[in-house]
Amino acid sequence: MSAKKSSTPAAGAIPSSHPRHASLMTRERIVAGVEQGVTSIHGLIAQGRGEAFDYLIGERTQPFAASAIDAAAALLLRARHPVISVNGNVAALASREVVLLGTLAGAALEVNIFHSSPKREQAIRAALHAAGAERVLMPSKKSALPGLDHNRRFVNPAGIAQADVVFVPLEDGDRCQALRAAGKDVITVDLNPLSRTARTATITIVDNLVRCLPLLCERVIALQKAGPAAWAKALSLYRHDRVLKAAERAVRTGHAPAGRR
Ligand code: PTJ
Repeated sequence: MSAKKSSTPAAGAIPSSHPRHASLMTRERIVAGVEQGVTSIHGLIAQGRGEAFDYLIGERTQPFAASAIDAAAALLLRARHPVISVNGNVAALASREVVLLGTLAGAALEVNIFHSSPKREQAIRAALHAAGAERVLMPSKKSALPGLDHNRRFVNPAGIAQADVVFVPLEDGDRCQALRAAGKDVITVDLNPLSRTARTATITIVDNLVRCLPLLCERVIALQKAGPAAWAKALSLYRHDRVLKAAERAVRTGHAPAGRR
């Protein structure tokens, strides 16, 4: 961690009465992530882009996200070898939640970043351990996904390389395509329903990562209890094209139905 004085205002600097309190607090987490060497400076831009889309969907979890959350929980539970891929933004925003999801769904955690930095990979690993992870897989130069030229091609031979289902929040389109081409199912979280990742994934949750992860954990617990017939039902009810169309309509018109905060 840098010895520099933090520019992140204390949480109290943003009063809870502020109408956009939750969004501003999320922004502070990304800023802190950059200061701690977990998040890339580019992560600030990605966050800003996400905020713009979130504003348009009312900063609430909409029905189109709820059906995707259900299907995602089912796919994770049905998987033989699920893996959660963690980048610098995800580690800053939701380390505790991805560790919990990994435990609930029996999924491995693997560090995988776009902007190459061995130091940041180690910082993300440390953040996940601090959040309670027992084991964190690291990318290896010995195992690469075919069809990619950038840093995200390097994967762990016992992790993403073997996975049948990969949960990749805030992903870039290239790797999503490469994972699909390798025969893997991909679950993503992306506030932009028009992105290549959103379109290419098997299941896309168009929602803010910080809102949908606790809901996804809740659904994993409920569907675990309900059993395989309920997983099959949740998956059969998911319509990828319809979910993306409904999300795009909300974004373009700015008329999102009142969702869940
Ligand atoms: O740590 P690294 O090097 O792997 O870099 C991570 C980022 C996120 C910087 C990198 O993958 C990147 O540049 O991503 P993109 O291409 O900007 O895509 C990020 C997508 O996530 C965009 O479509 C955003 O709208 C969306 N997004 C940003 N913040 C959130 C989000 N979606 C859900 N929840 C968010 N909080």
